[in-house]
Amino acid sequence: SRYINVAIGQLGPVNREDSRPLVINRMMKMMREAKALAADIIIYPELALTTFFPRWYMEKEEEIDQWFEKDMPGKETNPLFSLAKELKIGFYLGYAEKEIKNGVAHYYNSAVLVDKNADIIGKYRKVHLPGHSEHEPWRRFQHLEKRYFEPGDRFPVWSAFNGVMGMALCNDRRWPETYRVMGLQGAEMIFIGYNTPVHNAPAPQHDDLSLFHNTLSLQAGAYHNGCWVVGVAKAGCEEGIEQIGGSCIVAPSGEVVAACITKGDEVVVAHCDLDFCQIYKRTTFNFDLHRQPHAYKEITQY
Ligand code: ING
Repeated sequence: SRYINVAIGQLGPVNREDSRPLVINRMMKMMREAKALAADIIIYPELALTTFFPRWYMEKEEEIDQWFEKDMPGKETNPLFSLAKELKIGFYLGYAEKEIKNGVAHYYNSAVLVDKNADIIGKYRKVHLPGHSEHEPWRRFQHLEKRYFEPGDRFPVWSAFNGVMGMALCNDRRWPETYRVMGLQGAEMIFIGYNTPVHNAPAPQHDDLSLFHNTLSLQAGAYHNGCWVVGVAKAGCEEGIEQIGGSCIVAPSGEVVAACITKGDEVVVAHCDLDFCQIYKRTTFNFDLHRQPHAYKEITQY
């Protein structure tokens, strides 16, 4: 057995006016709680440090820029990294990343995986950006991820926490390719933070299924790739917009082994055996034995 104690670090609403230090303090309180429950790692949501700002149409550069982290860790996130080092606990953190490359600013919806020494093991940039890029006033609220972020172009995995770990973000969890690309690299546990409004403007008839589609996506990804999947929400009514909770930890069997029961800040821990992946990866989902890539060419064609 290779056990890893995983803590869900579900966040309730973060309001537009909430400062980074205010949110970081909530996260530090949860980190202490997770450590008290013997967690090896705590998983925070997508864009955890701020309100889900893509819900608004913004044009001014400085109005958009305020939502992004220029450094990771930076002045305001350092206390979280220091506490992690002190407590010897790792974490996954979703945040808005600004990178200056050759004098040009680039903006990503990112996540970092941090080990028990508070060293950054890896960074992931969201590949599947949902929503739209121009103002669409017909919507109750905007979903402008295609406006504010550039997409990532890969799904890396990393050897860490005595296993093979992967990362994804929110809408990525709805696409089977996300899990399969990491599954083909041997992923044994995939962390996915999300901000998901109950109301989906293009298809309001799906609103009542928003929690079902969340769990279905996480369970399918886990089972189809014989790996653990951890989904963590920023939940609750944020700036008047209801976002789903549904944070949970799914085993390679597809079974939900732990779940939050509130839509606020909530820590839930599961004792996960990474070796449990093997009974699926060696049998039903033995990729080398059973997959037929020559028959799948449509998947990678544009
Ligand atoms: N949010 C939503 C998500 O994929 C969405 C967007 C909701 C798309 C419902 C389709 C249906 O969970 C983010 N941030 O990706």
